[in-house]
Amino acid sequence: MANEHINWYPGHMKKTRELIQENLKLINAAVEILDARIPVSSKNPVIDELIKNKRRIVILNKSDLGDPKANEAWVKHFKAQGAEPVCMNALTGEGMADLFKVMNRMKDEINKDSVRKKPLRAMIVGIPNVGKSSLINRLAGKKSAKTGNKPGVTRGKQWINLQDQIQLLDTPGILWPKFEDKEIALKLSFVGSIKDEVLDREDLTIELIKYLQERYPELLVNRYNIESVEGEPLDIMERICDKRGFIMSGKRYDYARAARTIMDEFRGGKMGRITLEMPGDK
Ligand SMILES: Nc1nc2c(ncn2[C@@H]2O[C@H](COP(=O)(O)OP(=O)(O)OP(=O)(O)O)[C@@H](O)[C@H]2O)c(=O)[nH]1
Ligand SMILES: [Mg+2]
Repeated sequence: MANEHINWYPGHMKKTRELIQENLKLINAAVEILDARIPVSSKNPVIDELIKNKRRIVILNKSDLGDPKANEAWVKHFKAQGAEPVCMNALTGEGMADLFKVMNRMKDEINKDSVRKKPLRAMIVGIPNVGKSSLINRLAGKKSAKTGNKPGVTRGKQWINLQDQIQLLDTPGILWPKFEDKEIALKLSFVGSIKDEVLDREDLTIELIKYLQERYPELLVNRYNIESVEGEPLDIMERICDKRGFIMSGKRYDYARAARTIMDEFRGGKMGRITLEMPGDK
């Protein structure tokens, strides 16, 4: 990998951490959004620590992009840990009824002994690009929060009022100050939670191909019409260049174009539904 020591923490993430901290006194619940394709790697220990004293709902978002079998396994896994996981697709609203059920139950719990009913005030937290703003928009039934297919779209905080005394606070995504684990940094880059500029895109694509060779070889074969996934990841990339005509003058392979295409197609779910980590992985 081009950048062996990834040590980077954009200034606005430090600010967001402070923003979450300052707003803790205003909320009585936290909704932690994870990426269903990497439920462990998308769990931010910094966020975990910040919201540790709050009631928590865990959402496995983008479950439409995750392997259905893996989604099921993850729900079981989180339930066994005592959490209330909800699989969602924030774009279509799939899973929304379940989420409202959990939120309403939580609201009742909060108001169990009080005469004056308090609203559920939940802070939406998660790493960049997991769909926090999309979820809020979907729940609100209108475009209240700005979204975009890159990390760092939401900048400030924003309260949104839903029906039935539920209020949500959108927050910008935050990552860790430092990635101890290269695998985690890679997976966060695969799903677009770390900016593409941080790791070299061609290196990243090679690493993604490695994963797919191991876990979803048939999806690679089908998507790119290649004979097999035997060989080095670079060989696979070249086979894909051949198939797609990503060849430059002098018959040189256009790796940059192949990398862009493969990453886009993975992120857009074009290869199929793929989960990059399973419960019980090392
Ligand atoms: N397929 C799919 N795409 C989703 C889903 N939720 C969000 N997206 C897409 O993911 C991208 C990021 O969504 P945002 O809602 O902006 O994410 P965010 O967590 O608010 O991101 P930041 O504000 O940058 O931290 C957008 O392109 C959304 O359209 C989902 O459930 N399924
Ligand atoms: Mg956002």
